[in-house]
Amino acid sequence: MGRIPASHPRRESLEAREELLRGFRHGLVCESGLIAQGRGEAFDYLLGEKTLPFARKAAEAGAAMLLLAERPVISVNGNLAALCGKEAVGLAEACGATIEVNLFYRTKGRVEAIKRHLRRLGATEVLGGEKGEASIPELFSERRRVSREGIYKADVVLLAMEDGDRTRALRKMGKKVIAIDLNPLSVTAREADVTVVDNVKRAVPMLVKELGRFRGRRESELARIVSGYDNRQALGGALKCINARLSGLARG
Ligand code: PTJ
Repeated sequence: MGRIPASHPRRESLEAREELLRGFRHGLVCESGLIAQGRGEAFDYLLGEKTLPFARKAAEAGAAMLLLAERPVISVNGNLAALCGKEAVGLAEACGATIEVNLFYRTKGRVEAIKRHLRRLGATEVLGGEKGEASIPELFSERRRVSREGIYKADVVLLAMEDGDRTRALRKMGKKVIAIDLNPLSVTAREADVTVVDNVKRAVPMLVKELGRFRGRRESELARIVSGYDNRQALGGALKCINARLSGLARG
C-alpha cells in the first residue's frame, strides 16, 4: 500500500486501517477485526473523532480503579494488539497489571503471534493459552478460556473492542470491568463498570497519563473518584453528544 500523504484529511483513520491490515497479515488480527474497526470508525465520526469530557471522566475512574486493584489484568485481543500493543504494554506496566491474550476467534497460532508481538514490544510476561486453563461460567465462546493466574483470579479486568457477553459473565464472577468501546449502545459499554467511549488509540495513552497523575494519591481519594463515577451518566453524555452534533449539522 502506498504512503498516506501527511496532509490527507483522514490520515489517522487510514493509518489505523493500515496497522490493522498489517496485523491481519502477521496473524494477529482476525477477519472480523477489520469489520469491527469499521463500526468503531462510524461512531468515532459521530463523536467528532476527539476525546470528550465523558471519556475523560471514565478514564479518571478507570485509572483510579486500576490503582486500587489487587490483581488487575489487561485483556488483549487482536485489534488492541495491532492498534496499540506498545501502549497496552505501557498501561500494564503503569499499574502493575498482568497482560493476558483472550480471543473470540481463538486459534493457537493467533494467541502465540500476539504473545510474541507483545513481548517484542517490551512485555515481560504475557498469559493466555496455557495448559489447564480455567473457564468463565455461563460463557460459551472461546473467550471463556482464561488463565488461572490471570483473568480467572483478577479483581479488575480492562478490555477493549469486544462483544458484551464476556463483560456480563466477568461481572457475574464479581470482577470489575473497565471497557474501551466507541459504541455507547453496545452491550459491553452498558454492562461494564466503567466505559471509556473513545478510540483505543486515544483512550489507552489517556489512561496511562491518568495513572501517572494519580500515582501516590491516598486510597481513600482514589476510592472517592471511583464511587463518584456514574457509567450510565457517561453513556448518556455520549448519546447526547451524538444527538447534539447531528442536530447541529442538520440545522446547517
Ligand atoms: O481478536 P478477537 O478474535 O478476540 O476478535 C476481536 C473482534 C473485534 C473481532 C471481536 O471482539 C468482535 O467481533 O467485536 P465486535 O462485536 O465487533 O465489537 C467491537 C466493538 O469495538 C464495537 O462496539 C466497535 O464500535 C468498537 N470499536 C471498534 N474499533 C474501535 C472500537 N472502540 C474503540 N476504538 C476502536 N478503534
